[in-house]
Parts: sequence; C-alpha cells; structure tokens
Amino acid sequence: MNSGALIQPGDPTWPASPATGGFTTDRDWLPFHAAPRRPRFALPRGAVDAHCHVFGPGARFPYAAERRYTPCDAPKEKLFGLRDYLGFERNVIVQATCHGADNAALVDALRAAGGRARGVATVAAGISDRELEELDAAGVRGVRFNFVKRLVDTTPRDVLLQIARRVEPIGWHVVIYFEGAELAELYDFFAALPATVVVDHMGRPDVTKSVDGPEFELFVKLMREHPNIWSKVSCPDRLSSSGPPGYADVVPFARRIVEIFPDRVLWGTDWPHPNLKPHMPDDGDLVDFLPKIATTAALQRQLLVDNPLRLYWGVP
Ligand code: 0GY
Repeated sequence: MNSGALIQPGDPTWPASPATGGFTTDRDWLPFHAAPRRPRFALPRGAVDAHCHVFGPGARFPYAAERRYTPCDAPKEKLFGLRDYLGFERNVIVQATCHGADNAALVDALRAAGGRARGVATVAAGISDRELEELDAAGVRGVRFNFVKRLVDTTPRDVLLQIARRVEPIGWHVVIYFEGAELAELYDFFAALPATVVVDHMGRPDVTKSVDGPEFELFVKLMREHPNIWSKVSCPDRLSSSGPPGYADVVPFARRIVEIFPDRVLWGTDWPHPNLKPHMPDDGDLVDFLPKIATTAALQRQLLVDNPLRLYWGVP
C-alpha cells in the first residue's frame, strides 16, 4: 500500500462512517474519535501498536452472521493512517468477533502492510494445514480464544486445546480474552496451554478493587508461575472508573505488571475501540498513558519495541 492511500486524522474522510454492504451499525455504537490529538509522549523508534482491529468495510468484507455487534466500518487505510499519526511503526491486528472465523479483512490488511503488520486470527478446529500455512504466509502469528460471554458462544475446552496443539509447532501463540472474575475458574486451563499465551488487557481486572487484593494477585500468580504467559497492559479506557484523560485508577495495575514482567508485556491502542460505553477515548490520551505505566526509557523500549518485535517478527 503506498502512503497516498492512507487516511489520517485531520483528513475529511477520517471520521467513522456507518457499516456498508447493507449492514446497519448498532444504534448505540460509539464511533472512533473523530479528531484525536497528537500525543505529547514521543514513542520510541520502532514502536508497535500490538492490539488493534480492522472492521470491514462491510461491502467488501461482510460481518459474520453470528456476530454480537455491528460496528462502524474501520478499514485498514485508517488504521495505518492512525499508526503514522500517533508515531507507531507497526501494528498487530487482532481478529475481532464481528468477523467470526472469516479472517479475510485481517489478511487483506496484513498483505497491504508491506511487512509492517502481523495478525492474530480466529480459527475453527477443522482448519486445514494449507489454510494455516496461508495465514502464516500473510503474517498471522497467533490465534485468539475468547471467553467473554457477551462477545461469543462458548467453545469447548478440548476443541481449544486441539487448536492450540495445532498452532504451537508452527511457532504461533494463543491470545486469551476473559473477564477478571472468571480467572479462578479458567486458571487450570490457561496454565495447561502448550504455547506462548498472551492475555488481553491484563485479564480485565476490576480496578475498583485493590491492586494487591486476591483477584489481581491471582493474575500475577498466573504470570509468575508460568513464564510462557504474557500480558497486554492495554485498554485503560475499558477498565477505568475514574475515566479520561488520565485513567488514573488503571495505572497501578498496569505499572505493577510492567515492572514485575518487563520482558513479557505488550501494549496496543485497541483502535477502533469496539463496544465502548459511555465514552470514546482520544487515542492521543491513550499514548500519553504509556509513560505512567512504563516509567523509564528502558521499560518503554521493552514494552513497545523489543517484546513485540521478538514475539511477532522473530527479532532476537
Ligand atoms: C477488544 C475488546 C472487545 C471486543 C473484541 O473481538 C472483539 O469483538 O475484542 C470488547 O468488546 O471488549 O479487545 O477489542
């Protein structure tokens, strides 16, 4: 994709448009920020936005029949425009549930990125070796298992384990998404996963509870006892009760994880921020959250450059 095809904040076509292709965006859907500001924090060279999505456009990449929400279109041209605007160099694009196990929009974005994006796909148990090879060639490096009940139907654990065993030999990892309150019940299953495991958004802790309390302590224990488990310290906007622009109540949680496990953390914007209520974050505020949770240049480099390059681009 040449840079002329990118759409950045400030461009008249940047603001979100409703889903195309005969789909109707949910009435209460909050579109991504129409005019995010440039961050004050200068991202280190080579920084990776390691959690973001593409939605459609629906006319080209139809939303899945089994989806639980219909978003605004959020095409790759805008994702890559935002990447440059905020100062990132690369993206890790995570398949969103509104596209089910049809990874076509993800693969299209990966192929257009000229090596500057990697992907996390959703796959069904029956996927063939050939299809896995094609996804790998496009830049997919992981599969996502979603346990958030408002987003997906439950997939039996033996099926998930079967998928994890298929992808481990090709060097992929497993991304898991769950609510903090569910961790106790899921703990043994996560601990038994064979591959590298990446937890989305610190396992969605309840940040109104203590950072040293039993719920978050269980998450710290999971990471401490299992060196194959990583965490994204992303989505203060999803977790916060105190709210924007500082998301102060999330800082101790994310900072604790960054400081205990500096070589197993990742961060991403989560653009275009599906299902957020009641506010839509300014992506500039999200980037400015980073120096509060990674407080030295060395930690920032690990979080934003070294760790994602190692996991997704194989850079030692
Ligand atoms: C996120 C969070 C959410 C949605 C999805 O795949 C998805 O639909 O991940 C959510 O609603 O919490 O990480 O984007």
